[in-house]
Amino acid sequence: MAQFKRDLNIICLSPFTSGHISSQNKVPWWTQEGEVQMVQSKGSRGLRVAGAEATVLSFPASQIFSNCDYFPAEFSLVATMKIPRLRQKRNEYIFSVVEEGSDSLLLGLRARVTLGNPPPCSGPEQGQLWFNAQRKGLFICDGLTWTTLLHNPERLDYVEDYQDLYTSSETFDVEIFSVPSEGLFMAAANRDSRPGSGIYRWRNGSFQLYQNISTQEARAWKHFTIAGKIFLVVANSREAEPELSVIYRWNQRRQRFLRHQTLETHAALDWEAFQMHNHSFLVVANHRRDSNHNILSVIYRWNPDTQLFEVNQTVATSGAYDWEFFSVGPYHFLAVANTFDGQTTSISSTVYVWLDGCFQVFQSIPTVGATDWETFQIHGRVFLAVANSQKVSQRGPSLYSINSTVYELNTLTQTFIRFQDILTHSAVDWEFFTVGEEKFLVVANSHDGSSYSLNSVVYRWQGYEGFVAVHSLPTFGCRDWEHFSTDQGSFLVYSSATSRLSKVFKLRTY
Ligand SMILES: [Ca+2]
Ligand SMILES: [Ca+2]
Ligand SMILES: [Ca+2]
Repeated sequence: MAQFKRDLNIICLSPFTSGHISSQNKVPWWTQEGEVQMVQSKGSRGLRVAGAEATVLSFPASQIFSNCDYFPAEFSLVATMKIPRLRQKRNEYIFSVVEEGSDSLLLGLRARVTLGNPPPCSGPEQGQLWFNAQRKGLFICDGLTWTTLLHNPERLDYVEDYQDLYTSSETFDVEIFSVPSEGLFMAAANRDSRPGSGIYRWRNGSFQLYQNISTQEARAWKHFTIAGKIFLVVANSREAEPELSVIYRWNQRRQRFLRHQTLETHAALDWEAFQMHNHSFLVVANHRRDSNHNILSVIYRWNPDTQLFEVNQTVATSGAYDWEFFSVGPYHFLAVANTFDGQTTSISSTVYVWLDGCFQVFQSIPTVGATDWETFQIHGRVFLAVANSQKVSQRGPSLYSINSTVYELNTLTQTFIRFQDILTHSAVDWEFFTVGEEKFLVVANSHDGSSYSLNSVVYRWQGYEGFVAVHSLPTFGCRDWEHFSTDQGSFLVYSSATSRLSKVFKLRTY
């Protein structure tokens, strides 16, 4: 536009013209007294253009670009249009620049309006705008598809029963992952060794059994990739000699997971996989050896020469139940959930930070039978939520209805500080997920001292108020929650440690 002189007319806020601009329907707003009123609506002030006739607000460019001789190459005008009724299937100019005098169009911003149905978008439509009046979204055609410029983000409406997944035995953990070119998979950690644990594949909108892998009281699966190769590691918890957990690798030719490496573990309950400084690591949560809970958990590092994991560091843990890896800027952290030291569940769980080539204690946090750490970030704030499962009492029965706690990293004091306590019932898992721009936590409530039939609760982030309960989901022996998305939408799945029924829920949005 830079070559144009300033003697142009800018026409904006012209929602009632239909592509044709003429001198008759231009209303210079500063001259049309009575036609334009200053109005206030719900706290915002604006100009109301009166009259049912096609109306245009127009003014010479020289009035706003008063300090430049030429029409600027880049400029922005901020305007809010409020139209009481929007006619469907219109093709409207909402902004145009015309040559003063001749009225010939130099620049026009025009949007098609439909109630949901996308207009054609191919070569000829490239650069055209489309306003979807139903979803209140503004799209631009890139020559192939409509891409979003502005849209009303999806919001969670309700959670709906979607699939009953009957597993071969009780399921302690599910792990969702995708195999490129093959699609979405779910590994279930099942109690029985025959037929073992189920690997499911998402086909035609539901999970279907794909492969059985013999496991020994499997408690957790973790998937990871190294140099494009896909791996699964299982935590086998059965105390038989030798106690081995197994790493499997996806074989593209046989379309199956095949055994890759075995590692000695002790009542293993969890594996975490992570990458740091171009190295791949695994860490196992060794829960117990015989009756001793105060044992070593082990961090392994991948050796690219041997294509095997090797011991890198050992860490003293007390009834370790879960590991969680996370990074904050250049710093890498590992958090362990310590459940029990042989005496009590009121012990410390530890956050480690990677310094000088090994993990060192960053902070010890008091927990009560900790079973899970979940980390997440909201608007740059770093949170860590612990699931507290039970308070063992010297006298009387254990307490299951206790607080679980969300901590926030205070970057000034460099410590995690209690942010919010949430009452849970033998919590064994937290899962963080987002829908559109909304952020949620769902807890696995497993037991209240008498029943395994409990509501697990979805909490929504409410900013200043923290997390607020918004949905209750009936669960039975809930052990693990996972969130996943497919072409069909977004879902939650939970596994049951007390029944053979796991369930998939669909997240309905509006
Ligand atoms: Ca899981
Ligand atoms: Ca974990
Ligand atoms: Ca979790």
